[in-house]
Formats: sequence, structure tokens, C-alpha cells
Amino acid sequence: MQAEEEDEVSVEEYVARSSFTGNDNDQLSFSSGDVLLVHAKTSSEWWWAELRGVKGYVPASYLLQGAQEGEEEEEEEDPWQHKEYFGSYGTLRLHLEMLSDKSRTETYRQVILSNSASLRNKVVMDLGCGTGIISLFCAQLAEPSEVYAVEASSMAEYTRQLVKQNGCEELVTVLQGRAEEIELPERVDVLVSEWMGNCLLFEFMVESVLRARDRWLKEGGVMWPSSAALSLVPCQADSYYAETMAFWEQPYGLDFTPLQPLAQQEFFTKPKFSHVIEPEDCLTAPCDVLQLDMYTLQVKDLEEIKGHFHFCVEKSGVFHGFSAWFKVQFESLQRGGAPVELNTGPNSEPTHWKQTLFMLDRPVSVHAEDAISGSISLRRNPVWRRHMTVTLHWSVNCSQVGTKSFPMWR
Ligand code: GJV
Repeated sequence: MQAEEEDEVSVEEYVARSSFTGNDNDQLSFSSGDVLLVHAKTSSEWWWAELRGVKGYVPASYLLQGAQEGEEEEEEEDPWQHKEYFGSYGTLRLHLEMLSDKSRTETYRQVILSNSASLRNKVVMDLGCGTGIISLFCAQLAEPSEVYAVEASSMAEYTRQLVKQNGCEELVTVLQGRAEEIELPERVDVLVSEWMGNCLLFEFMVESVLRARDRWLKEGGVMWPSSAALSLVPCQADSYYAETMAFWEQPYGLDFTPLQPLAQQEFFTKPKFSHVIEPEDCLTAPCDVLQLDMYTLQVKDLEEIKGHFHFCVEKSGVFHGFSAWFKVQFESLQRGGAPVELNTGPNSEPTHWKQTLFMLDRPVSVHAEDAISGSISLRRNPVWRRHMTVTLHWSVNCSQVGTKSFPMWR
């Protein structure tokens, strides 16, 4: 707790005075007006900063010390960070990332395609439609009576053009605004959305989906996805550990180990997003630790969600941490029809979500047949509504016990 507060005090907020596109994996891309958290002024030209949970170098000259006066102050205090959130979805970068994710986009296409007959004459709402891809699939592959494509960011203006350009304006109506605020002329048969974030819930767009369900879904209507699960596995993370921690043991033949506590604080306090775990790095079979039913889940349930796990180690190795990912299921509109699944785990097609890595403070050697059990809780930040803290408790063979909380992102 103390460490977290100190961490927050040392960062400064800056506002981007113009857009910037990073030219490698170390540089952050951002848009004019984005609020960035500057963690370190590494040189006079390049600073180490964070935007929406992603860190990278940014050119200092693009930033204005901000979030102090008038308008920006509101931004700073908005627990939903709407301006920053929808601002980033007003640019192409994130939409390009999502659309380029073939497994994600093809899964939604498959859902529409395999249910095309049942979608005939149905009313559909596509919540957070972005560039409108799911709505366009509906219009192209099925014959719904109406698709309401709801998008809060300024991308909606382009989405309208894309709908027209593709000859779908008869069927698809783009509504610009937050799903919580827009009005529809009727209730819908199907509520489809791609709302999943890192570790399933990060960003908490799911709250908007649940509110829209309660307000706009017909009795007996269908939610897509219909259920979601968070999976967890104890894993090795050799190269990440070597690069961030073991590195200090003898760089250039010198002993830099006094920096290791600092390294632990800097690299292992928060989860690592966008980590790709190889199947062979999994020490056990994965376990579903949380299961959400999109029909019965309530907004208040999101405040704290708990799950348990029990793993049996399959091969000896080094237990560096836990890796998490999600899967979602889309039920068939036909009785007895097979559901479609999107799995973002290490044994499935890679997606832009990759996996999330939670590093232990100290690695633990484990052997085949060892038992790793414990619990996980996802506690939503009471102030910053898009953030949460993931707490893991674990024991190895009921003896070596550990517990660690990971803020995501505050
Ligand atoms: N109302 C309208 N559009 C929204 C809302 C909302 N409440 N929340 C998010 N969006 N899977 N984590 C839009 C957002 O602007 C973006 O275009 C898209 O939904 C996010 C979809 C992917 N994010 C995710």
C-alpha cells in the first residue's frame, strides 16, 4: 500500500500537445489531448511514460505539463477517465490492432455466420462498435431487421461512412454516444459486444454491457458473448526473469545486486500485459478460476470477484509466476446448436490480448506432482472505475505460502 502510494506520487501527468506514432516497440504512440503519466525523465529528449496501462518512451517535446488547469482538472478527477478512454478510441491505432487480430475478428464473423438463419428479422445492438465491423458482418451475412451500432468515440463519424460505403445503411444505424446515454426506438433481440480487456475485466467496459442488457435486451434475448471465464496457470518466465532480475547479478563482471529490490519494485509490482507464454512454459494444466454468466451477472458483482485453484505440477521447473487469460463463449441461437468460443490462451491462436503475467517476488523450484493451490481475487478500484487489483494467495504442497497484490493499473 505504502509502496503503491509512493509510486503514484513520483509520476507526473502530462498532456500530449500533438499526436505521435512510435516507430518501434519501445515507443508509445499517442494522440493529441491524451493524458500520459511520466514515470521517469530518462533524458532531455525521451521520457518513460504510460498511457492506458502501456509503458514506453515518448518525445518530451510533445508533452505539456498539464492536468492542472480548468478542463484538465476534471479529466484528472473523472473516475471513468472518459476523455482519455474515448479519446484513444477516436484514433485508428487501437482499431487497427483489433481488426488485425484475426482470431478475434474471425470469431465474431463466425458467430454471425453460423447463426445467420436465426438472425433473420432480429434486432441487434452492437455495443462499442468501433469501425462497425460486427454490424457490417451482421448486415452482410444475415438478414436482421435492424442493427444499432453504438459508439461513443469520434470514430462513429467514420463508421457511418463505412456503413454507407459498404451499402449497409438500410440495415445499420450508427448511434454516436455512450451506451448508457443513447435512446433506441425499440428493445433488441441480440446484444453483441467485444468488451473484454486484459485479464478479462480491465477497463470494465463490461459494466456498460450489463447496463445496456438491463435496459435494452428483450425478455429472452441473447447476449454475445454469453459467458466468460478467466484461466490461470503457474508458469516459468525464464527470459523475462533473466532480463529484469538476474541481469544485475554480474553485468560486465560486476555485482549490481543492490539494484535487485528496485528491479523487483519496478518490474514485478504490476502485472506484465502483452506477455506471450509458450505452452512449454506452463508448469501445469490451466484452471478456470472465474466464470461469468452474462445473463445473471450484476454490476455490483464486479466490485470483488473471487476464485480458487488447485494445480498439479506436471514437470520440474521454476515457478516464476502466474499467467492469466480469458475465454468467452457465444451460445447458438438454435436450440442444441454448438457454441462458438474465443480462447486467448497459450494453446490457441494468438490474439492481441496475448496473456497477462503476474511475477512472484522470488522464484520457487517445483517438481512433478507438487500441488500448487490457492485463490485469486479481482477487486475493482473504488475510485478509478476502470482499474482493479488482482490478489493471489498460493501454497506449494500446503507449506510454502505466498500472497501478493498487483494493482492494475492503479
Ligand atoms: N458506449 C459506447 N461505446 C463504448 C462504450 C460505451 N459505454 N465503452 C466502450 N465503447 N474490448 N476492451 C467503445 C470504445 O470507444 C471502442 O471503440 C470500443 O467500444 C472498445 C472495444 C474494444 N475494447 C475492449
